[in-house]
Amino acid sequence: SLSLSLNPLQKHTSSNEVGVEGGVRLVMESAISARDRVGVQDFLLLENYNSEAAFIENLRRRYREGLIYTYIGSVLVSVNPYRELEIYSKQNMERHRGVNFYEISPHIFALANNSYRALRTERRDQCILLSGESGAGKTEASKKILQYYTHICPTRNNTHTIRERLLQSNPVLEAFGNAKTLRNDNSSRFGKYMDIQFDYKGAPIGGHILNYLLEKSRVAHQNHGERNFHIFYQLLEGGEEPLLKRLGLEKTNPQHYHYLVKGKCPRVSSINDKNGWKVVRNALTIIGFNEDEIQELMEIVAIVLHLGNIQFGEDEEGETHITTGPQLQYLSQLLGVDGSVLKEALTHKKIVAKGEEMISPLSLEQALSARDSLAKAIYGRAFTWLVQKLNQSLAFKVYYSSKCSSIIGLLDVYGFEVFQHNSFEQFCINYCNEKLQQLFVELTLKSEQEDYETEGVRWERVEYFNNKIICDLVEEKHKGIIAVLDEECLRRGDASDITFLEKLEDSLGGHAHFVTHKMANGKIRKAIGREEFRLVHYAGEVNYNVSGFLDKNNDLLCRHLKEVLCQSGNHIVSQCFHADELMDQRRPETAATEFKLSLAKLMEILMSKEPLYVRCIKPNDAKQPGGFDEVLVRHQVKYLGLMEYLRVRRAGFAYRRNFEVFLERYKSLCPDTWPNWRGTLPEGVATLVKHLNYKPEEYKLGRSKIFIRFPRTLFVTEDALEAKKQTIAVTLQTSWRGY
Ligand code: AOV
Ligand code: MG
Repeated sequence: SLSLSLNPLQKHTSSNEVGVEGGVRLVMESAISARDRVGVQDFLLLENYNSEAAFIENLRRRYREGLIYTYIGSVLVSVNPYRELEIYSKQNMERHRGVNFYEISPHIFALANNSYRALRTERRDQCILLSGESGAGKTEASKKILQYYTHICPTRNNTHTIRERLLQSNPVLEAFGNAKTLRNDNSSRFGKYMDIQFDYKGAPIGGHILNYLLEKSRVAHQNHGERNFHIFYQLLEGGEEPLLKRLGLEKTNPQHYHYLVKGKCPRVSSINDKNGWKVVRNALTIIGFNEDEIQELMEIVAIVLHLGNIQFGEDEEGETHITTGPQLQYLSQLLGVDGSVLKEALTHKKIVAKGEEMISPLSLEQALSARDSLAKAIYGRAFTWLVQKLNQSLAFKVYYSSKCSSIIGLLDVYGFEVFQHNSFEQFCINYCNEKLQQLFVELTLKSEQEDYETEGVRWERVEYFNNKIICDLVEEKHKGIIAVLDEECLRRGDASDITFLEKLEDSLGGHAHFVTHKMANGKIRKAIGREEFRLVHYAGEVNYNVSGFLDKNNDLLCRHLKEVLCQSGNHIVSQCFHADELMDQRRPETAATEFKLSLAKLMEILMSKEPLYVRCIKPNDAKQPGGFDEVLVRHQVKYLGLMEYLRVRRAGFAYRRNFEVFLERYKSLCPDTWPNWRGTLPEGVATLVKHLNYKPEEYKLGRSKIFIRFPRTLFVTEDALEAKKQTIAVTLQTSWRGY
């Protein structure tokens, strides 16, 4: 559980209650300037720790001074400044190197350093979990952490390349996986978990990225005020003349491409696409892409743009045909497939009936939808290909046994989001955030308190909201929303988005976190549309429009188009669409189920590591520097469970240790009793604690563990142990000199 395993070498790092105890921190105060001391740096020091108003006032006062970081024990709370702060320089990284957590003011570098120290001394894999809603600052924080590690960790001769590659993986992934939304100009539209691997000396030697469900619907459609993925604009704005010519992108104005104008906002003042292009181009080279691969990757970007410009018409007989010849020609060149084959695949479907293949024409509407599916499939799979390529480049080449290397994982997913219109993508994104919140609840609020109960330690329970009920609502077998959705996707006949909604009402009606128009019966405050269901999420209420749920969950690309892609002369396309897939008769998992399974795996990975938390807060909806919207902040403080966590930490014990471990470490401090002691473990601990002069309020003995309330108690004991070791060393040395 959180920060409760104390390594003696690390004695200041998780000292949650130093201030409560006083004394300990005084030594370190000089390193912290007066300005840095505005408010309290650690909410544990807040006098009125039960008051939400005091909590928010502390955040506000610090934010006004540009102090965006504050601790709750070892949890870092961060408030997005929406402006460049001069606190991320190399010198500042140096300042944090090897310094204890509490010696300097709260900082993302201090948290990164803390996790690195724990990795080095305890040899236990770590993970840093960034959470907070869309635009709260998760991605920025994760980049700062990576910069810190690549700058501060020791180098080996051959690790320079790895460092550069680790750093450069970010601009590449962001170009292809981030986009401007209404909430965030650089919003992550995929989930990312990145392992950074360190060797036994603490040098970064490799990395590995897991990507989660890219919001690929954005390729063909964007809501008003939003954009497609950055790479499209970057290529058009920054691409070199000959390259663009080869790709048939002679018109470099985004307005010429249907897939780029749906949101009616091709240019954004905060985004410099031209520069973005240079950065991405350079990053691809550093990562190790050769010119051919870069060319083929850009061909894919161009293929999507040309696809978007393909138009269809209907002739007198009602047959659909393509009306945009040049686009078709570019496409067939870039894909490396015959023009007539492509033309047929875009306007006809293949049906296999009684062992015979039949070709039937698509309606105009079907053709448009097939075209969009094709664009989404190509882009989506190319993104996964890109991640695989990055992983090959980040994989360490030298053989290290797993024992020698250790890992810090960084989790940066898409944050909770609510728009006017929410669809399948928001449903998945918000479900992902529920899972992350569940992990926090399980590992901090719940397990910590359960430990006191099972150990029989008297404890005043802190109540908290457990969002497991919402996770279950979404993912439970047979009756959860995903199960109902899959069932409708499998059912033939009259299954539709609307029947899906009806099924949901049948099976979930009455659930406290699920409401629809019918059930609301006009009593509900905010209107729910006839095609919507509302989920009461931990972070707020969201209405989801069911239109498109079945299609997006099925995520099918017609066989005819797949066949064409398998023959593509573009190597990335042909690697992404393999002929084996056509032979496979099994039905692939639906998108939601695949996502659910990948999240379950992710939770396992995270549970196997020591977690550290960064809770990001978005101070205003206008992306405005300095703006602190109290209502907005209060809402986030509430749903992130920060007050509850503060209460648990305040009322709790800083450390807990098994009797055996405790005795083993400190029994040498009581040489009169040991090594001849023959009693039971609890008796042994009781004797030792008495000998060490622990006062009753300082500790409690459970059934198998000792709980120590203040860090200082343990510091004193540790110092005694250290002093004893020193004496032995000195004695040995003098006796040696004596000879
Ligand atoms: P997110 O990752 O949490 O949202 P970002 O990390 O992309 O949010 O932050 C959004 C924007 O806020 C950035 O582009 C910066 O302009 C600004 N920002 C955030 N943190 C800082 C900081 N420490 N210093 C300066 N500016 C900052 V999403 O990916 O949308 O959930 O899906
Ligand atoms: Mg992000």
